[in-house]
Amino acid sequence: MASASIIEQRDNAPVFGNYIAGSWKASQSGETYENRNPANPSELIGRFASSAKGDVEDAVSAAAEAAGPWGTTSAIARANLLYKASEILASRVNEVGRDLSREEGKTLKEGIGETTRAVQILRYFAGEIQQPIGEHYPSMSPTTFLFTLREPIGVCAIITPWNFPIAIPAWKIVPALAFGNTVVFKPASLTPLCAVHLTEALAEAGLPAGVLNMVTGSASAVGDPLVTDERVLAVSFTGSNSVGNQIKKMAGERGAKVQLELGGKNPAIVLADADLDHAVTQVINGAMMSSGQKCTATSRAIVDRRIAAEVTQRLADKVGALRMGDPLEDTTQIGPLVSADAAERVSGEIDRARSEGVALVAGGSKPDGLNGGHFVTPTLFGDVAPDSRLGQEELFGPVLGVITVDNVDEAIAVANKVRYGLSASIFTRDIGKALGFIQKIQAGIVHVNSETAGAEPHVPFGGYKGSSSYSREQGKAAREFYTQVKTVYLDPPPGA
Ligand code: UN1
Repeated sequence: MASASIIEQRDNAPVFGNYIAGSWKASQSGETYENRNPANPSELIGRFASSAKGDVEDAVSAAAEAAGPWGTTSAIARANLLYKASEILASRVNEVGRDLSREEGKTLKEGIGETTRAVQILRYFAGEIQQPIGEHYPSMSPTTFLFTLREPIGVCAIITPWNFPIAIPAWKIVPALAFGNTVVFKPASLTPLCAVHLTEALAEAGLPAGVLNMVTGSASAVGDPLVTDERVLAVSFTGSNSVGNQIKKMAGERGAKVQLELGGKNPAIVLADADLDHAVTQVINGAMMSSGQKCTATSRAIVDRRIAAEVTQRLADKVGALRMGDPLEDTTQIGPLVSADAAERVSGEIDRARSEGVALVAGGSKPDGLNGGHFVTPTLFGDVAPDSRLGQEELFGPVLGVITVDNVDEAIAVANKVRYGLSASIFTRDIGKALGFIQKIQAGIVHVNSETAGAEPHVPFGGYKGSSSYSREQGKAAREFYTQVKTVYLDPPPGA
C-alpha cells in the first residue's frame, strides 16, 4: 500500500482519509470508524473517515470544478491513464486481493480473482474509449452533414456495495471516467480499504485533482447528501432494493440520471437429462461461493421430480463437505459473512424456515470456535414451496432451497414467479429445452450448463423486473449510461 492514503497511525492501526480534490484528508469532524476482519473481529484493519454533508459538498465541488477540463481531455489521454492504472493495480493484485479477503471475508482466491477482474475492467475501458463515439447519418438535405456525438454528463455519484468491493466500484467508476465524467465515490462502509486501493491506483496513474473523489461513511450521512446534491447529474447504485428505491426517489425527483442494480432470487433448473455431477457442482458454486453473498448467487435449485431425491442427496453431500474457515487459508472454501448483523440476519432466516417446518437437509447449525468470526454454516433446505418466504425472498447468505417440479414448463413458470430477474441457469443436454428456456426466462443474464454467478467485464450486466432499472452496466452498455447524445446538423454557410 502506498502510504499517501494513510493520514496517521493510531494505536498501531492506520487511519485512512477521504480523497478530495487530489489529496487524502480527515473528515471535517475528524471522526473515524473501525473496519474489522469479519473472520477474526479482534483484528482491526484500520480506521476510516466518518464523513458527513460538509465532506460531500467539498467532494462535489471538486468534481464539479474538474468536470469541464476532464470532459475535454483527449480520449486517448484518458485511455493511457486508465491503462497505467491497470498496470499499477496489476502489480498489487496479491496485496489488494488479500486486503479484500481480510475486510470482506471471501476466500483469498476469490479476493485475488476479483482484483484481477478490476484490472481487466481498467484495460477494457482503456480500449473501449478509443472506439467510435458517434454515428454519421444521411440527411434530407443534400448539403447537411448530420451526425451524433457522445458527450460526458458531468458529476456522477457512484455508490457501491460491500460484496464486490473492488470489481463493482471499478465497473462503475472506470467507464464514468473513461467517458469524461468526474466522480464522487461513496464505497460501502464495510469495505473502504478496497475503495482506497482502487482510488490510489487511479490517483497514482496521474488522474487530475477533483476527477475522482472518495468519501467514506454511512449511507445516511454520506449517501443522502450526495444523491440530493443538485450538481450530481447521474447516480449509479448497486445494493438492496429498499435503498435503491429511495435513491430513485431522491435523485430521480430532481431529474438526475439513475442506474440501479438490485437483488436477485436466482434459479438453477436441473432437468432429468442433465449431467448431474456437473450440475450439482455448478449449483453449489453458484449458491455457496463468497458465502452466497452475490446478487447473482443461486438460491433456488428447481429440480425435476424424477431426479429430485438423488440431486438433493448429492447437494447435501457437497454442502456438508464444504470447508469453512479463515478465508486466508488455502484449504478454506467458505469464509464468514461480512458482518455480525449479516450473520445474525441470515441465521434468523434459517431458524425461521426451520420453525415453519421447511425440511432442513444439511447445515443449519451455528458454527463455534473460528475466532468469533461471523460464520454461518452452508445450509440446504429440501421441498421448498415456491411461494414461501424461502422461495421468494433474497437471503444473501450460504442458503440453498430445492424446489421440485414435474417438467420444464413448470420449472420455468416457478423460476419466473418472483419479483426479481437477475440471472438464471438451466442444466440439460436437450438443445430444444435450452432454447425454450432462453426465450421464456425473465432474467437479464442466462446460463445454459453453468452457474448463475459470474460476469465477464466486456458484456452487458443487469437484470429484468425488480433486479435492475433497465439500464445495463459494463462493456458497450456502460457508455449508454455515462454519456449523453448530441445530434449535430452541420450546414455550410450560404454560398459556400
Ligand atoms: C458476479 O456474479 O461475479 O452485487 C458479479 C452483485 C452483482 C455482481 C455479481 N452486482 O453481486
